[in-house]
Amino acid sequence: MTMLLTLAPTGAETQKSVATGLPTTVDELVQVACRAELSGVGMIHVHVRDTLGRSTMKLEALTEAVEALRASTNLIIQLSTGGSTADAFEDRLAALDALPDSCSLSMGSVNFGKEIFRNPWELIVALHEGARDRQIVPEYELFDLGQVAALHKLLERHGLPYGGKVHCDFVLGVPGGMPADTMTLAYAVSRLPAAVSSWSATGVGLRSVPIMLAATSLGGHLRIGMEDTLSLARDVPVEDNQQLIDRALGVIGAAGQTPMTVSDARAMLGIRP
Ligand code: KMH
Ligand code: ZN
Repeated sequence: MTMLLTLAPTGAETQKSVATGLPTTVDELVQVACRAELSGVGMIHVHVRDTLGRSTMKLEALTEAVEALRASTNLIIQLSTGGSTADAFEDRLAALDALPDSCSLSMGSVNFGKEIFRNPWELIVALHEGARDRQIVPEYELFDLGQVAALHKLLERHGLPYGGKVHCDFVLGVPGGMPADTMTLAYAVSRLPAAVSSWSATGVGLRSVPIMLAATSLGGHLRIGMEDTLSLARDVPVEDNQQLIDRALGVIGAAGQTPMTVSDARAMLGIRP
């Protein structure tokens, strides 16, 4: 079997002063993406930063990043519609106008450390329908078990996304969300709607490898990268995204798996040609 590797290289929260290998400019993002593609990554989950390194949802900046990545790589480009906890709903919705291949779509509100990541139902529906109108394939982000129930409701009431496939990603171990352990992931997988055709998982921080092992054994795919993981072990900081890619390749290789090609990933997710 092959596994889709999604790289989330930047995120919205970490400052470059804390992690110098974090790609925060478009050039850095493209450089990381090109190397990742050669290593077997199939999709890139993109957050964009402004010239001061802060999270931005300005449409011009998002479009520039999507176009630069498209010009230099064949990766599936997934733009974050989550942004940071401070981003306005209308800006998060407008991000769809940057026309990525895929977008993240968080399925409910969750405490996010000391912040609250707000995702009211009306926003979820607007993103679901807005993505479908633009032929963008959402990746439904699940931070908690209640959000699995919300995914059932969304698909029942508002139909399938563009392409007819349903891909979701479990993010386990956010302080405020579901814990990053095997039993929680296995239970959450068992409760997915029947329409879900593929799923990936990511364990935050030091729970990255345990969740990688659990997802591999449960038939899922993986999301890795410095958005979620900044330490390789206690007091061992991640230097760059490539370290996390290489580590994931080692883990899945030990389990007899290989990375999924980009064209297979496009077919699996129902990405527009
Ligand atoms: N930065 C988090 C508050 C997403 O990209 O869609 C939200 C997040 C999810 O990263
Ligand atoms: Zn994100």
